[in-house]
Amino acid sequence: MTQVGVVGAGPAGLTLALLLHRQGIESTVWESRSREYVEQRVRAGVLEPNTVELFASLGVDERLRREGLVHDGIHLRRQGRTTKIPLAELTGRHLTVYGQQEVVKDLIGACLERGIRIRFETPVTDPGELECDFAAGCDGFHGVCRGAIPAGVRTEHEHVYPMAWLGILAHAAPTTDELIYAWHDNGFALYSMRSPSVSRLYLQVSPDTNIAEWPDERIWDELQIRLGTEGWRVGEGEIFEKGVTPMRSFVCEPMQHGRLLLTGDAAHIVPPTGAKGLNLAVNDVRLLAAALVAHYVQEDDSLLERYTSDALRRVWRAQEFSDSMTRLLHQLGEGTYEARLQLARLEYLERSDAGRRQLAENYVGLPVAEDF
Ligand code: RFL
Ligand code: PHB
Repeated sequence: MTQVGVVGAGPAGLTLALLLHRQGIESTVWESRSREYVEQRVRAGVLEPNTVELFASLGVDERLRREGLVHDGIHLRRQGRTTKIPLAELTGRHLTVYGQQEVVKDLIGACLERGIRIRFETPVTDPGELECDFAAGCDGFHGVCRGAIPAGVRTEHEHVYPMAWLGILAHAAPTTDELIYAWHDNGFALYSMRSPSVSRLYLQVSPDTNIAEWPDERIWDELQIRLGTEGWRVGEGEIFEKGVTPMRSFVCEPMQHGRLLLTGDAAHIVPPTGAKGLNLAVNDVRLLAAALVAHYVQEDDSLLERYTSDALRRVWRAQEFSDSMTRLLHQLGEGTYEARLQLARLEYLERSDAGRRQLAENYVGLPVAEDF
């Protein structure tokens, strides 16, 4: 018997367990995969200041402060033109680039050190069978918890995009100081990084892509075509990780049913173009932990009752932003009219301070202090 049964040791489940532990609320985390597997799984990289501040308040930011790369802007590129969106100048806040698997390693280390039980290689088949007061469904998009909300109560909002991202990690020094989001006739490309010697790069590909059709040489050639400019090239090196991710937008409403509460990817998915997924997961658990603390410590259930509507405000803001970034930058297969609109939007961002400010505010994330 435990107070809160947490399903899934991803960023959401682990952060929730740490937030509850800080308030003396006991939890057990069940994870279907091994510790090695979850610590090696390559995914996100961009942390909003809200996320970094929450990790700091939990005392799990020591390595993040040391190894995380602080960024004060991003670049948009099209047809040889590059526009900087000066995030720090426009918002007073900056981003931290730090691999999700590093976040997961730090969180697992802190949980075990603080005596939080994590049962690896123990899949949950029915959250209703866990012996606990509340079950937190933090088991990602392919987990089992969402399905435990009866179909008649649940509404699923979904959009599937006609494309995917092929992502690589390479032992290659980044030849850019900031992330570059590139619009190109051949499709979108993104230049990101993990350290001064490791680059993270993505290419828009078709959703039925077989990775075997993309030998390393073809990947580099295509990255140079989509990202390169005159006299400047993407830094190449040994590719040590390759994967294809479909692009999807998804929201499940409500995010709770009785004693079951969903967080993160279990409840919603955004396409990665806005770099929001992990940050949204952390925002959900911030709200859920506060609601559970109010329940146990103040015997007040009002925050629990409001959990879905409180969480969905930031979820839908991020949905709109992620969708608009995706539609701005990818080849959508909708013909020349759509492509001309994209170029008009990009030109507006090149010329308008107000346009850049709107993008910056969304990319960095609205501060939590404004209760959003
Ligand atoms: P996770 O990380 O999927 O963790 C869920 C955990 O639950 C386990 N599990 C189960 N455990 C027990 N019983 C079961 N029945 C279970 N079923 C599943 C799984 O093994 C797993 O360990 O969900 P969580 O915690 O909600 O975290 C969400 C984030 O992982 C996700 O939103 C981000 O990775 C999305 N994302 C990005 N987010 C950002 O904020 N910034 C980015 O720059 C960014 N880039 C990305 C991304 C996701 C990507 N991919 C591969 C999907 C880039 C990519 C390419
Ligand atoms: C990453 O570094 O993995 C990354 C960066 C920006 C995104 C998505 C992923 O929008």
